[in-house]
Amino acid sequence: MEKAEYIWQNGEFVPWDEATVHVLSHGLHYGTGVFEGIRCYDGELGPAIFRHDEHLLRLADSARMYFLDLPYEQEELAEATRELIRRNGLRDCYIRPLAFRGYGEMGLYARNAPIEMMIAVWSWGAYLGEEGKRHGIRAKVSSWRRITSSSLIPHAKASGQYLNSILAKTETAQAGYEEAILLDERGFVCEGSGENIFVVSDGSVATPPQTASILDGITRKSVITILRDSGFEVAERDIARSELYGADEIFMCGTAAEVVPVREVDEHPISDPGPVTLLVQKRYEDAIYGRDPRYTAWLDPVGEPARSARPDTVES
Ligand code: PPE
Repeated sequence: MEKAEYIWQNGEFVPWDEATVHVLSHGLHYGTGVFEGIRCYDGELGPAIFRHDEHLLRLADSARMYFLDLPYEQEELAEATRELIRRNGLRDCYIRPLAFRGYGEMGLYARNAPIEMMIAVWSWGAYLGEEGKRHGIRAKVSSWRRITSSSLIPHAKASGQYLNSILAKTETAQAGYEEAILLDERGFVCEGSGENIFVVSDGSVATPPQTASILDGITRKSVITILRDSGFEVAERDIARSELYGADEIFMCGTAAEVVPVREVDEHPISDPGPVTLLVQKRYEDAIYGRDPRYTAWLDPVGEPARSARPDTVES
């Protein structure tokens, strides 16, 4: 990954290499953390964070659902993030806030282990590759089903939950595909390992509903708004696996991935990036770069960087 200069850790701006934790941190052992993935784009308003409030609200919701009391208010975290981006001299970056149970107590009911928080920012390019973004990716339905609300909290973005995504991603990557599609416990289409999914058939657009164990993606919500504003009907409904094979277009979306066409599922060709996918890609890009006045309220301007960045690179 591409290093930046500072990381915000428990209220302080510390040099990147010094942002460390104790090996007995609770979250490291049990996955007791909640996080966000956010992006800042250098657009018409200067560097600006896309849907910052919504991401921080989801972070607070995820924390509440796992009984983690966040030690900072939303506005403190928002300002810490803007300041961190300015101090690192970045204009276009990925933002990763994380709150986790830290060091102090082991065992499963460790209410005395303190909640620690960090925010890191770094340059992160196309999550599923530039080529995939332009020409579409090959996806495979994973044999691993998405976590269900009877055993975990699909609506929360919690660290431990990602073992499920990692199993699916690893399986499909090892089989030579760019992304996994997970079904929910009932066998309906749920989402990608790190993206939500949309299916276009006969001019209508569908995406799985909340009851299909999805993470309620902020990009998903933005795309639904963009599609409806563009005159499309979007149904939030269950989608059968076989509907994927007959779809006119499929695309995935998420903060890291943005909007990515799917050109093949389980060896069934779908299409080259189709007209609806291309329209969503274009209008989403206009929104994130502040080029569409309908969506500038989604942007939180950061202000100009205090210095220019000199990124190092380390192996990830
Ligand atoms: N589903 C999952 C499981 C998921 O992880 C993400 C985001 C989404 C849907 C889309 O949510 P949103 O970003 O709010 O539109 N995945 C994040 C983490 C990726 C990672 O590898 O880490 C992201 O896109 O930032």
